[in-house]
Amino acid sequence: MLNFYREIYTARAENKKLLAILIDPDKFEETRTESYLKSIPESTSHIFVGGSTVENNKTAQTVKAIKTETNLPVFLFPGDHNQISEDADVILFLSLISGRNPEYLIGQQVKSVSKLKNTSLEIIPTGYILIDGGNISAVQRVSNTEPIPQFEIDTIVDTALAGQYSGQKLIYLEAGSGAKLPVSEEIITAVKKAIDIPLIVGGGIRSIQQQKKAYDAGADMLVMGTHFEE
Ligand code: 1GP
Repeated sequence: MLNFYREIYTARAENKKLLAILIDPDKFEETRTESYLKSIPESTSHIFVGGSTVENNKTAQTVKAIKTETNLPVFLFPGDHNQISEDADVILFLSLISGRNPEYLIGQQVKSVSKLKNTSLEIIPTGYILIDGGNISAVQRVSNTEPIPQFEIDTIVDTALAGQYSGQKLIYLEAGSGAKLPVSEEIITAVKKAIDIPLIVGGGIRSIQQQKKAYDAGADMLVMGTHFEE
């Protein structure tokens, strides 16, 4: 099993909760890397880097700056195939399985192969499920796909399981960056019960109480971004 994946898988087995802080390169000033890293929680286990629309090279510059200031593992969470940097540790190889746009199911993935063929990045296949967070998310806009409504719990569970059966190693339930409503506890619990792979949840989580609810519902890893940009 791959190293960084094994760590997440083991944490899940041991019920050790993980916290990823998401950095959007478009909103990040490299000169402030040190103070930014001091401002994030001590419990942070991972740094994610990515965004829906990022200028060329900005991801690589951001990853480099972060890598010089921390030993935390840096995961690429790319919105498109241009956001690949060899300085990171891992790439979440995302398929937007809630959507029906072939470009985000396989198109971007094929376009990334020339960069990934000889990569030293660990590649983790990740089933990415967009759920309605009460506002129009950047993922929805850019991917031109519909989120799954929060009340369609069976569809969400079936989508997660279809992801697992297709060989995804992680399932990521995403309400969208800046979501008004995070993914509900009911959804998290239902998906957690159904799948045998680690579960990531993100979008609209701002407080310790929301974090605790999502962990207690069954999330193995939470992703928080906007809260630490503010
Ligand atoms: C977005 O899930 C992440 O992709 C984080 O969302 O910015 O709302 O914390 P927030």
